[in-house]
Amino acid sequence: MKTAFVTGATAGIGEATVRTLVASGWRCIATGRRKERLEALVDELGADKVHPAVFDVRDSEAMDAAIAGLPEEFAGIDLLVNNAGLAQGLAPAQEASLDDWHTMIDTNVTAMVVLTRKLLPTLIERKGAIIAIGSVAGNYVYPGGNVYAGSKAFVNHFTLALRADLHGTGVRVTSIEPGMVETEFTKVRTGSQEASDDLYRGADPMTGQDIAEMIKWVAELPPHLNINRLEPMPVSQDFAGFRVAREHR
Ligand code: NDP
Ligand code: 8X3
Repeated sequence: MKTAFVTGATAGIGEATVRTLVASGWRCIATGRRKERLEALVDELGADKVHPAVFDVRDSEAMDAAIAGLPEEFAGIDLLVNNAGLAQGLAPAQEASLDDWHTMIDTNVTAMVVLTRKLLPTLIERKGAIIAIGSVAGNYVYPGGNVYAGSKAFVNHFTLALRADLHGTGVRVTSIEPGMVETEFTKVRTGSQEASDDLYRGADPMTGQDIAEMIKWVAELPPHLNINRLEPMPVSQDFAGFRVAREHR
C-alpha cells in the first residue's frame, strides 16, 4: 500500500483528495490546523488508512515534530501533495494589508518549499511523486491578485524546477494549476460566506472532487509517464484580456 502526505486536508481539495486516494487503496497522512476535522476523517476512513498530523505549515518545528512522529507504517512517503494554501484580503496593492501579504507568502511559498525539502530524501528513495496545487492566478494576473498571484506563480514554477532537479531520480513531478474551485477558499479570500456565495453565483465552478480525481489520475499513471502541468478551468471561466485606461494622464 502506498502512502501520500496531503497538506490542507481539513477542507476543499485536500479533504477530497484524502477520501479519493483512500478509496483507491492509498494510505494518507492528512494535515491541517483543525484537529477535529482530521479526527473526523480518521473516524470515517479508518486509523489504518489516515494518520492525522495537526500543525501549522508555517511552523517549521511543528512540521519536524509531525514528520518525526509518523507511525512506522506511514513513514515511507510515496506522494507529496503540496496543497495547503490561501488567498487572503485580495485588494489593490496600494490598499492591501502587509499582514495578509506575509500570511500568503509564509503559507503558499515558504512552508511549501520547507516541507518539500524535508521530504525529498524519502521521496527520492522510494521513487515517489510530488503534485503541487498552484493556480491559474500564477499564469494570468488579475486586479487584486498581486501577492496571491505571485505566490502561485512561485508554486507553479518551483514545481517545474523540481522536475529539472529530480531528473534521473525516477521521482515524478506535476504542477496542477486550477481556476475556480468551490471550497472554503473563496470564503477566506472574501472574508464572508455571503461574498463567497456571490462570487460563485451562476458560475458553475469546479469542485474539490474534480481536482482530487486529477490528482489520483496523475498519481496512478504508469511509472514511465510524467504530466508536467495541468491547467483545468470551469467552462464558465476565461483568462482576462488587456484593459486600457483612457485619458489617464
Ligand atoms: P480551502 O480553504 O477549502 O482549504 C485550504 C486548506 O489549507 C485547509 O485544509 C487549511 O487547513 C489549509 N491551510 C491553510 N493555511 C494553513 C496553515 N497555515 N497551516 C496548515 N494548513 C493550512 O481551499 P482549497 O481547497 O480551495 O485550496 C487548496 C489549494 O488550492 C490552495 O493552495 C489554493 O491556493 C489552491 N487553489 C484553489 C482554488 C480555488 O478556487 N478554490 C483555485 C486554484 C488553486 P486549516 O485551516 O485547518 O489549517
Ligand atoms: C484561485 C483561482 O480563478 O479563483 O487560485 O483566481 S481563481
